[in-house]
Amino acid sequence: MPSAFPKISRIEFEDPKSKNPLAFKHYNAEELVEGKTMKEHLRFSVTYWHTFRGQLADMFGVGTAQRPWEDGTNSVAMAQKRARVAFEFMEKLGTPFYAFHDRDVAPEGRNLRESNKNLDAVVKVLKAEQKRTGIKLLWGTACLFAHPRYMHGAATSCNADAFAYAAAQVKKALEVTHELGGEGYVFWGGREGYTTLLNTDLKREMDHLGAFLHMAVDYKKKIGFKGPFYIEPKPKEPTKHQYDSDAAACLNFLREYDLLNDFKLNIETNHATLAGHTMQHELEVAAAAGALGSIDANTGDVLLGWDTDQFPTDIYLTTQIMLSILKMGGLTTGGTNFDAKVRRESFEPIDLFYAHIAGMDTFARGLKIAAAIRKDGRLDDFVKQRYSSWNSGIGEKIEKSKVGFSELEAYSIKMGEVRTNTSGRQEYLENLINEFI
Ligand code: XLS
Ligand code: NI
Ligand code: NI
Repeated sequence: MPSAFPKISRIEFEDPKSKNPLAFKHYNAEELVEGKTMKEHLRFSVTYWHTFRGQLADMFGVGTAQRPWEDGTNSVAMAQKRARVAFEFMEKLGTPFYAFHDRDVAPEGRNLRESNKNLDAVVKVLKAEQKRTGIKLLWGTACLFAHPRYMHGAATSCNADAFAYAAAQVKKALEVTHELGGEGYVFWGGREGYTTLLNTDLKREMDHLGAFLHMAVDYKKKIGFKGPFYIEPKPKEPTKHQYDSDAAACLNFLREYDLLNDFKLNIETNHATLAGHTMQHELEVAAAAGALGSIDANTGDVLLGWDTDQFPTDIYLTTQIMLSILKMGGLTTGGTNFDAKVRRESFEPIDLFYAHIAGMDTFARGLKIAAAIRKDGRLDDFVKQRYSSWNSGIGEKIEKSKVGFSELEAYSIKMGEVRTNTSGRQEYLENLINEFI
């Protein structure tokens, strides 16, 4: 097969002073940070749907993307060719992982059997390409939101037949993910929510979602798939309200339906923004529950109220993300998956390289900066000191459950007034972070 990117060779690390736009200035795969290589820390993943299926259309205009390797058909042969193009791209970029939905990689057939057959035909190519390049599948997932059959949702549809079809689709997607040695599997419930409560039995829909996920866990065990399941929170879009709204809502849902042992979270920056949270908030909530599994690395635009899925190029953002990830001990099976698309105006194939290089370099900088902040220690020390009243005396007694309200009343009467409050020093800390950026 002729090269799809004939003018582009492997993207190499040069250095921050390099003027070569097709080189990394900060991402140096083998460089050690806190005892691990950047490659091991960041575990970059390319998303198949944006990078190889995105047409760069929006609600007001058709696609603008120039993709010379496309023949204009949605055939299996085209899907196989596209898979090879994807691997050429990832090989040149040096990303160790990719992620896909079943229907991104292979066309939907006239019925389930044919769809599965199409998928198998493309999986063969993916498997061979994985073997050839050493690039791995970070996670697989099923597209349960694009086809009209899922207009009311999939696991939460009012129509039991749609639930059944979704289950069959996830069954196959799990098998395929397992066959490709996928490190995990994602559930993003694009239409698992509602557009109006007037027609919605919320309790019944949530119960169905819980049952669906239990069936998935059972099936995962049956086929021996060992990778983690991830839920990807998002509050809305396309629905008015998605049940997996944010990290806290997901954790509560998983706890309520006794699924917490089998799921972690895949946190996406733009989804956090839509939920009215920062990415760091979502990461901290997930990590506090021991459930931070993976991240979808992108960014939104605060002036546009939807999931714009832009490439993350804000060093302040990636620094915050890497501070949280390093604090929890790093990613294990998860990765930094670029769930991001180039802008409609960035329509040339080379823009796919520029965008990923930008995202990778920005994360590499965030990693290096976060490690430097940790090494410096002033931020950590400040937080530790701030809570020092809990290390002894009454604080220690409260934490160890040795006192109750009556003892605390007696203590307070004796104390008179709370006198030891210290400054939060927000501005000092913000400036401290800036020292490293
Ligand atoms: C959409 C989601 C989706 C998931 C995978 O907003 O981010 O792309 O990551 O289904
Ligand atoms: Ni995502
Ligand atoms: Ni998204």
